[in-house]
Amino acid sequence: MQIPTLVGLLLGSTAQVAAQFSYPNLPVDFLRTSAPVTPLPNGAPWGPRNVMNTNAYDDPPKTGVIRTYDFTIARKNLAPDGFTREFLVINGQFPGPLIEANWGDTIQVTVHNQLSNPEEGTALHWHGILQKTSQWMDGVPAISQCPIPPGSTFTYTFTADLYGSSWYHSHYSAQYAGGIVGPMIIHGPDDNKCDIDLGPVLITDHYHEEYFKLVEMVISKDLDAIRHKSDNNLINGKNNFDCSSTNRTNPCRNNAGISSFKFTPGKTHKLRLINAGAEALQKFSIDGHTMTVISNDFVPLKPYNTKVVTLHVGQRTDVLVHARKHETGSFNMRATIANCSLTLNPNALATVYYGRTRPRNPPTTTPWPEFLDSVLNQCANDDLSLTVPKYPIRPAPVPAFTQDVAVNFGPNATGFLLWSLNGVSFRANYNNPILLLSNLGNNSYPDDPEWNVYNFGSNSSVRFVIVNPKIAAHPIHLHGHNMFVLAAGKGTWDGTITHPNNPLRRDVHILPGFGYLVIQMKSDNPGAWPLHCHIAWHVSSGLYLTVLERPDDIKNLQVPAIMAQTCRDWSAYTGNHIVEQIDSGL
Ligand SMILES: *[C@@H]1O[C@H](CO)[C@@H](O)[C@H](O)[C@H]1NC(C)=O
Ligand SMILES: *[C@@H]1O[C@H](CO)[C@@H](O)[C@H](O)[C@H]1NC(C)=O
Ligand SMILES: *[C@@H]1O[C@H](CO)[C@@H](O)[C@H](O)[C@H]1NC(C)=O
Ligand SMILES: *[C@@H]1O[C@H](CO)[C@@H](O)[C@H](O)[C@H]1NC(C)=O
Ligand SMILES: *[C@@H]1O[C@H](CO)[C@@H](O)[C@H](O)[C@H]1NC(C)=O
Ligand SMILES: [Cu+2]
Repeated sequence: MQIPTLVGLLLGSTAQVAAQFSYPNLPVDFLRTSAPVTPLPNGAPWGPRNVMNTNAYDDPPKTGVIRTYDFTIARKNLAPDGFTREFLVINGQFPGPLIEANWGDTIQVTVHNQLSNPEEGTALHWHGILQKTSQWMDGVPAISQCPIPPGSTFTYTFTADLYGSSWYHSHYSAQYAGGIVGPMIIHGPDDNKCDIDLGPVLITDHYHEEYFKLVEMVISKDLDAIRHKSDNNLINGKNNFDCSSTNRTNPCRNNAGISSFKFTPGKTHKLRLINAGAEALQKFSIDGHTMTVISNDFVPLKPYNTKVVTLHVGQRTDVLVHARKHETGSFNMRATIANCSLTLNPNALATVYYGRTRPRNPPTTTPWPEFLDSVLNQCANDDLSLTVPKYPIRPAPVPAFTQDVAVNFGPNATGFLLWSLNGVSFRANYNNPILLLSNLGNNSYPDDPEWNVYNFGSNSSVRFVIVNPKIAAHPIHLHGHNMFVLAAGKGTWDGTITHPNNPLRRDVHILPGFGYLVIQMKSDNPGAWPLHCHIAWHVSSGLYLTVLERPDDIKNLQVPAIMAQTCRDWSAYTGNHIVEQIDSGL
């Protein structure tokens, strides 16, 4: 137990603290290469705030502590499952370094774009962060900034304004499917009893093609190319692969190895499950163990027990697992790609072990029947009646405005099979970020309908009724907010709201196939906020719109000069380099 560090208590001062790492026992190589270790205060630099007495959206603490990180993005060959391919990596590693902070700290990440052969722009998004005092730091090219040109550096600075488990990723084309992803943990109040925090469990579907080739397949007239399958599935960047199952000539090594997690008998362990993949809906389970769900995304929940957790792309779930009392064996941890996603090898395994050292042989345990059933049959999140936020908030019963949104898929005028929202397949213009145009007073682009911007003016709340006439389920993500999830299901919405006085809040929720999703936001964050499907291939082919929230207030935001400078730099770069934007750009 550490004493809350003084730096955390020096409110008002700006203590500079090196990035740090409080999971020394994590049996995961990628975290060992993280930043130097200085202890995070186990106490509460967020003061008397706790889960139940604080509306986190209105009143984040200010600790005065800055957590600094330095990221260099470049290309590198890696073989996480034994099969070698080119990655886009941060500081030479995949997954990227762990970002860790306390609630109310300032996170500062300096990004060096060293992408070459070919060169590409980039930009990093901090998933789930509200950015209420730094809307321009959301990291979405064409929306909140111009891309960081090759050879350039850009520093992101933002408040750790919510707490829990999340991740960060490139939002430039489908670059994150090429490897630019990493976990982000913000320590905050938690009234659950937990003995051991085992840190992030990053789950990623994995492709043996380089990401740009995949985008070329996705932006196509050929449905078979669009429905390209992932080759494998990884837990914390690891899994085995049978090299004889591919005819590709890349170097390939069998038995690359899997992740492992040490359980201490009788203790309660926290696992922070994060789906940081490109396409796959994931199912998570541990043989012989029941889990207690304690939060979804950045929202603490009333605890409930389950044997299987469903995570679509972008979603996070924190679970507590009570270790068995007199156990010395080992058990399979499973992340399996659900039947509604596209893959050749759905099963990622890791080992949970109780002995002093990890066992030489893999566990022989069998999955829960509920897990196998869920893999085959449930392409939706848990029922909304189960997922109830601890801190209750009642959304406006009658929203100021309701926007209907119809998802669709079909050929454009030249036969490319694209996704669309209300008939528009989104396409970004990297040179004209919507937020920065709005800050200059320009909210209309009559020549560019494919920018798909919805200006909601000063409406105090907006409800979205999203309907899906196709079989595919979509993880719908809204930036800048935790959306109220009022209803989700198959067929047509009958107007019923689950827990109208305290509906689920989170930042990604599954829109089921042949179904609907009804979400609502409170307009408490003037900005330009992406609302999109988090499947990398779907946003690449247009399943995207921008929520323009309170433009009259955007005009008054004090946007730092570096944002305009980055656009001048991007403009200069594109003046003498061709940018190959074959997809929507995001
Ligand atoms: C290699 O595998 C791909 C896909 O599995 C298949 O389409 C192709 O025909 C195979 N090529 C050879 C030479 O076997
Ligand atoms: C899902 O599972 C069912 C039942 O096993 C099977 O018939 C169906 O083809 C599967 N669907 C996909 C997309 O794999
Ligand atoms: C159809 O989509 C493709 C891919 O985005 C694009 O290159 C093409 O210009 C589009 N066609 C029309 C007529 O907009
Ligand atoms: C606003 O920006 C768009 C895109 O650059 C441009 O086409 C339009 O003319 C601008 N409107 C005004 C009033 O400047
Ligand atoms: C609310 O949003 C709608 C749709 O964009 C817009 O037409 C209306 O003017 C907005 N109302 C206010 C008060 O801004
Ligand atoms: Cu989608």
